[in-house]
Amino acid sequence: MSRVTLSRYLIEQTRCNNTPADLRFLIEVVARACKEISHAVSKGALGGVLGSMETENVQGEVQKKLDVISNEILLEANEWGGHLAGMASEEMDNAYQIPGKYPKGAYLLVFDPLDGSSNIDVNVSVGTIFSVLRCPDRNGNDGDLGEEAFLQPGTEQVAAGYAIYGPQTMLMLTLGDGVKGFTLDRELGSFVMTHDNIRIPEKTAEFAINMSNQRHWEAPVSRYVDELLAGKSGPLGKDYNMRWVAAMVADVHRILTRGGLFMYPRDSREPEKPGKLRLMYEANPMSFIVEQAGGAATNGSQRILDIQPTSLHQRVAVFLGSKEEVERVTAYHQE
Ligand code: AFP
Repeated sequence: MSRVTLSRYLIEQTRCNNTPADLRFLIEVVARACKEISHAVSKGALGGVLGSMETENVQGEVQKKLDVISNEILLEANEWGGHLAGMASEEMDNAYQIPGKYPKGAYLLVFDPLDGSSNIDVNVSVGTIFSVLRCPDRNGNDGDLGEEAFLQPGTEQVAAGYAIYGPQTMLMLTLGDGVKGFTLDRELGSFVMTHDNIRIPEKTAEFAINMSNQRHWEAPVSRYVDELLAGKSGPLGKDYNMRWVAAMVADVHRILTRGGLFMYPRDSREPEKPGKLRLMYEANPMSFIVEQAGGAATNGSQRILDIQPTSLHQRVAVFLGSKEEVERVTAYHQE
């Protein structure tokens, strides 16, 4: 049987599902950049890419060398093709302007170039997360693209995906019609479809949360996790297992593969921040993917994809994965 590469899948989507050709091109360019990042990540100490920079990003986090390298790879790959009106990234304070010498396109690309970068130096999975939005009509305004163009709820995403750089490099993609998984065939240099129609089981007995923050949690999360830990003899009547990779891509990838619940709740450490994870380039693309695979995603009180963003680097609490458990923990917040 012939193999379905990412290129073939996208061409067939254009033919059968009217996926616009410039969106297809955009995804191909992002995928090519992810291959390059995968290559840089895999070199590790041999490539001199481990360790930190002297700089901090807009969130006040120390940047790893690979954060900066990955950001540059994505910017360079995407700025010249004429498919984008602008880009935004975890690693940049403001929207990135497409240089004047290149044509501008209809889409906006938002990304976390290297999610989980605290894992880089210990050789554990990391990844790239991306979200694609349409650029709103700018009424002939050719000036700099402002942050407001990006501030669209997650329901407006036309595509989202992530690449995971683990034992295999994989690209998971949704164009709003289910989720497909592609594995990088390093000999061919192509992403090949290996996972068609990914579905997250509705029920699960596995959860992911950073337990070291327990003393800072709000009451509904404490109650819920106490019940999970109580196992068979508790109110939920079954034993649960826990996993925490500290890279959202890896935790979400496990959930797409075998189900589970991922939680990063808001807590009392920084009460003015509604959580640690970022809405535009972590929670929104992952929620789109998870919903397209039959799961659910909320911030405890509402569907993440319905949140109207107010700033590019906005944070949000996240509960996502198998529907039954997302609904349970969300209900505890509403009681
Ligand atoms: P970094 O990209 O700064 O390493 O952060 C990763 C992340 O945003 C997300 O991918 C993880 O799920 C979460 O933070 C891990 O947080 P803890 O450091 O609290 O484990």
